[in-house]
Amino acid sequence: GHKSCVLWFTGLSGSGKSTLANAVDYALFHEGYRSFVLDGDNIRHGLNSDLSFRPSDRKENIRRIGEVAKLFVDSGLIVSSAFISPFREDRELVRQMFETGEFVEIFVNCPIEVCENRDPKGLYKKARKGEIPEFTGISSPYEKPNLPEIVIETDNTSIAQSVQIIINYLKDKKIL
Ligand code: GGZ
Repeated sequence: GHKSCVLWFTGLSGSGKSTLANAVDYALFHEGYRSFVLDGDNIRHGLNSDLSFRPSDRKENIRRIGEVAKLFVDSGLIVSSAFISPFREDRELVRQMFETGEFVEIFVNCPIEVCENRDPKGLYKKARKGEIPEFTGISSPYEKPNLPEIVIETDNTSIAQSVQIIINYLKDKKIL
């Protein structure tokens, strides 16, 4: 058995949140743990398809994701949540929904220049041209975590190394 928890990945678009969340999920599955990924693909397109990217909607997006994560954690899973979650206050509200130690904030720290260079979906290019209003890091703020449990510098850490850092943390905290 293992303890359940939420791995709350936060960072800019293109920082590597979804990639890492999925890689950790895969590693956990291989070690026999039960886990689940919440990301834009299954939340922004479904449950939260009524929400935009204005600050009040981002707040509601994160609140609902927190509630869903809580349900999964209460069902015994390790949840990997991958959303920008740009506002510190909104992340702290989610943290408060969980028991001490159940909320593991992972700051996926990557310079915006690197994210902008990666630009896998061409969104930064569009945002620079003014075609996407309120784009995080360009025309909408990103508030870095003050005291995240884990920081991953994705511009100089491989996916395998990043996964190892997270798994080691979970073992160290006796979650695994
Ligand atoms: C930021 C946006 C925006 C704006 C669309 N700002 O790289 P992606 O495409 O796949 O990830 C981004 C995703 C962000 O959704 P989140 O639910 O994670 O955001 S938040 O936590 O702030 O609610 C990006 C795309 O949606 N996207 N418009 N204006 N990212």
